[in-house]
Amino acid sequence: MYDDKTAGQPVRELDALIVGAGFSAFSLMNKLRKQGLSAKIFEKAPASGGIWHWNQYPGARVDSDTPIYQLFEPELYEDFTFKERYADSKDLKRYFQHVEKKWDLLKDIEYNRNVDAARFDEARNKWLVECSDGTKVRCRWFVLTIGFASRRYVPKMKGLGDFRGEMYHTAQWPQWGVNLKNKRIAVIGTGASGIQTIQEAGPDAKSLTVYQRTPNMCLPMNQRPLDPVEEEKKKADGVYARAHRESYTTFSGFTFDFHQQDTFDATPEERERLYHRLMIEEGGFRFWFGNFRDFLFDEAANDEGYNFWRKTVLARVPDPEKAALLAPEKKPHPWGTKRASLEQNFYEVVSQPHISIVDVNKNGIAEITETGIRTADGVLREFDVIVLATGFDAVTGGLASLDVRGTDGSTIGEHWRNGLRTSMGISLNKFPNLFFTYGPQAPTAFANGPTCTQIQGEFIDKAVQKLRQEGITRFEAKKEVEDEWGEKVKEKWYGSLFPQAKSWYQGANIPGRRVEPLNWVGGVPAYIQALNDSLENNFQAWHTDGLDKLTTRISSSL
Ligand code: N01
Repeated sequence: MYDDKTAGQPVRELDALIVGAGFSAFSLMNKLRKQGLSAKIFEKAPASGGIWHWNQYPGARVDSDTPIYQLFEPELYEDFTFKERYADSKDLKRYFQHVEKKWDLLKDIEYNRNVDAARFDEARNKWLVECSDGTKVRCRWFVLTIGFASRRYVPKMKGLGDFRGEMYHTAQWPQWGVNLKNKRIAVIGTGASGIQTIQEAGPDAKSLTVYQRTPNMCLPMNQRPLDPVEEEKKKADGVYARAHRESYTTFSGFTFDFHQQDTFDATPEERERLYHRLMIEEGGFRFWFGNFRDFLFDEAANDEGYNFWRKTVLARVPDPEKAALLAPEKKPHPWGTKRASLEQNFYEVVSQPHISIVDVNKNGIAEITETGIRTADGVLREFDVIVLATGFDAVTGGLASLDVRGTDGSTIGEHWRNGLRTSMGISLNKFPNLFFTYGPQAPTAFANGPTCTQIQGEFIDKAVQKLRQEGITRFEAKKEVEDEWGEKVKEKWYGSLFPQAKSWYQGANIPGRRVEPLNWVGGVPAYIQALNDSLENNFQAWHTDGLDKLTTRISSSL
């Protein structure tokens, strides 16, 4: 392996190989092509969309609204309009097909191509990449755009393989769908995937039992269909373009930002008014990232928000037992320190009598049997379908599982054996000429996806362009920059309330995994600044071959 003389297929030469066909890949491919690079996207699925290809569970839709959940090029939105404010997975598939067509991407995407392993060829300063079907590629630039949720998580449960009914993980839902009507359904997990599945499948189910460990502090989505005429007018009036520009200037890459006042500097009436406007009138994540600026950083401020949120939920759930499980008096963690989901009628659906909630903290899952789920109290509930909405080994899991080895022979997972380290959430020491997007130590989980990935794509494009102009063939993140960036990531994280939740944001959802901050919570503008500073100052964060002037240490201006 990794030898031109190896028997089998010949090694193909490319300038750039991009792995995974989602937003990041599409946006980057368009840019690299404009530079004149020969580039391909290898995708293990039979279609594009990344997470939107796999996430076909009932009710799957995005929690970012139009117009920011798309690529920002006007040529793409001039003749495409989403059907709803928050697009569902089918409409997102339609969108990916539109972009494929518009940019003539299909000729450069190879589906069912699973990148299996890669080694850096020191003599050529190129990556040699091998796919599980034997395809071999040599490329100068190797970009992993596999997203933060490419490795699903199934908890160890006794008897998991014994169930005779149907069992699906939400992230591996059959593309042809599953008929859930009049079925007895169990849903384990109440993250975004669980909430949407319950909301969608609940009304038509014979019965639905929710196995809840932590209540999801859901927010109203305020979903509505989009009027195509109105949207065209918005495009013509520059509303889309303004929203896209704005998303680069806000903490979370949305079109709104924290309210520039502390919670207790407002009167109780003012607080109530702001909460109401953000949550009820405007909806979406505004209550999360448009709230008082101390909301996610100060315990008492957070309590105020929690109490308001709880009041709204209690008003919608008449059954006191269910209400106590869904919106407990004592909050399990500060509001917003775990991912809030957007709901349309979730609280009304779970209030229906054929839907029940089992609190697995008090009454854990003892075993899965041939016919259902037995809890610690000995009760066996029988089901036709069990839905595992149990999430992902998120942010790091996908990258860490690849057999991509750096110059010291370590995989990415091994590179992180003593703690997560990256240079600005985009590259790694000992992995020259390799970039990744929408992964660890970047705004990832706290940013609108397309905003984050386009910012990173722009950086990669500019970096590659500059390196090529200067004839530089090797580009490697400095170890000390990984150290510094890691410290900055920690400083931001531990200055917030986020560490208090047992969340996937810090790997706490995977038993035995080291708990550490996986995301940059310093905001999108500071992240852009960090990348730009390095780019504009001759790649302060990276070593490059041959040019001594490019090896200044990173500035402290982040
Ligand atoms: O996964 P999750 P997800 N016994 O990890 C529970 C994005 N996304 O697929 O909270 C019982 O959030 C676990 O319990 P707890 C989005 O960023 C977006 O829902 O750890 N329960 C939790 O309730 C999202 O945040 C969209 O106590 C167990 C659930 O399983 C991210 O992907 C849609 C358990 C897992 O929730 C992940 O979302 C879908 C056990 N042993 C996904 N183990 C939209 O934009 C785990 N759980 C709409």
